[in-house]
Amino acid sequence: LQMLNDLRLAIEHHELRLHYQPKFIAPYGPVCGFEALLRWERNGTTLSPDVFLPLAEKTGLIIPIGEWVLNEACRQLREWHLAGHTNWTVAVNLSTLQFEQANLVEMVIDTVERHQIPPEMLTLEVTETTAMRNPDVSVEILERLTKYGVKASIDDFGTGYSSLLYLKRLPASELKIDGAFINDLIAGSEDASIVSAIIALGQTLNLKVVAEGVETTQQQDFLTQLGCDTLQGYLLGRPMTPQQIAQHPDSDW
Ligand code: G
Ligand code: G
Ligand code: MN
Ligand code: NA
Repeated sequence: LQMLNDLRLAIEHHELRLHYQPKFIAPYGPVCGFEALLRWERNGTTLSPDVFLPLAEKTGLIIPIGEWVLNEACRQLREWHLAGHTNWTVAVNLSTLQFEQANLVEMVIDTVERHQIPPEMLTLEVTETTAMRNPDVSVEILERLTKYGVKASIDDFGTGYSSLLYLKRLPASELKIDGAFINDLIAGSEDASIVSAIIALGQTLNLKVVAEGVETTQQQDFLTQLGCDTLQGYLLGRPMTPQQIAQHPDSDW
């Protein structure tokens, strides 16, 4: 498979990039941080992770790629902090294989120490499905990470099968409502009831609730009314390069 051969070389050929999508404190900002989203610049085309991450996950290449992502995101965060954006955070997505790799906790701590960033400014996003595969193990891994100070976010929430008993025990600080529930969100819809239930659940468990995939001002207003803490989506900001972020006209966003 040509793609696999190319992917093996993508790191040393410097073809991987991180784009960053801003997250905003509801309702109208400011920016509180960014989610790092991986891109592969392959022969002049930019590939999205949906195209190559399944292969990376199947072959184990996600392990070195994931280490590159974490290192690069922490390096970038350090740069932003030195530039004066000391309240910005960065969130990194972890795949199932990465989350279950034996030395994840040590690797994360090493990376944070190497870049001298405050651990609480790094969030690790783990999908609900990944977190619930082996809940006892997930609780233990997240306990070690959060004891060190790193934050955890339960991503794509609502698409997996959460045990509420384990959700209660998971030392996460954030729930991200899956974008699928936000797409057709209008007052009175079934999705509105679901979203409102997720927000109530998050509040009960003392978790910040993030809505992703916010594309309209109606969604923004409605999510704010429902008590959502943080908003992310094309309406407010697309994934962008660090250069685009540095050139953003609104200095404190
Ligand atoms: O931007 P978007 O098309 O970039 O991302 C598609 C999917 O890939 C999302 O589910 C997102 O969580 C995932 N993703 C993006 N970047 C990374 C990454 O660095 N690591 C992992 N494991 N998943 C990522
Ligand atoms: O699974 P995860 O939440 O990590 O992935 C985020 C994915 O959602 C990325 O592919 C990102 O590019 C995409 N995304 C971010 N904002 C929006 C949005 O407003 N609408 C849609 N359709 N996708 C979005
Ligand atoms: Mn995510
Ligand atoms: Na998500």
